[in-house]
Amino acid sequence: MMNIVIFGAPGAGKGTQSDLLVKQYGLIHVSTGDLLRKEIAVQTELGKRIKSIMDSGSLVSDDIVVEMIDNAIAKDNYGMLFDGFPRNVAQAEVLDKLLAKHGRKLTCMVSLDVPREELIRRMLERAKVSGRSDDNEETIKNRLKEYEAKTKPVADYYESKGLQVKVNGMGSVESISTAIISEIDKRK
Ligand code: B4P
Repeated sequence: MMNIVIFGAPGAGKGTQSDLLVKQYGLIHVSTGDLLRKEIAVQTELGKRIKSIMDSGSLVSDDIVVEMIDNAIAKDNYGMLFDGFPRNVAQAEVLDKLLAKHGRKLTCMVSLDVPREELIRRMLERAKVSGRSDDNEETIKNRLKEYEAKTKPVADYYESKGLQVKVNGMGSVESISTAIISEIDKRK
């Protein structure tokens, strides 16, 4: 059973590529961003707290996100694609423990490499249709700052375990998907 992490800066195309990978391998797509947006949509007290954090461009607390992931792993007995998680080293360590608890392990972490100017361009473009309140210039800058400070070290964590697979995130969606699939197939 494959368990894959898709990793990259905000706007790198994690969600876009996840849709294609889920079809290719029949994986369950676990996107912490989508799970958090669902919680906001039902307007619970927790959802309101999450919204104000996401609107500032900061990361939501580990407790909230980890509980969501634990529930997702427990629910399905299929391979999983983790999108937007882990977003810091503490979450990466927790993911190892949660996978082990459920008798699984990580196949690999796919890291999408996209230059900063292109990330900003994509997110501003997405803003025109997404209706996402965190797709505005000020929040985007803060999200990229959070990424540099907290999320980027996650790549070193997986590199040291020999699990990181680097893929160029520039080019057409299809060509990037082909490159990712060819890398994953080598590790199946
Ligand atoms: P996410 O929902 O994970 O969103 P993202 O990082 O902005 O985007 P993604 O990389 O998926 O890009 P997409 O495919 O849409 O996070 C949102 C927030 O949730 C975070 O800031 C944080 O507050 C919170 N959060 C989530 N997970 C958390 C965690 N684990 N811990 C704490 N907080 C957490 O692509 C972007 C755009 O580019 C799209 O419009 C797409 O069409 C376009 N695009 C994609 N590929 C392209 C290509 N090859 N060429 C041109 N355009 C492309």
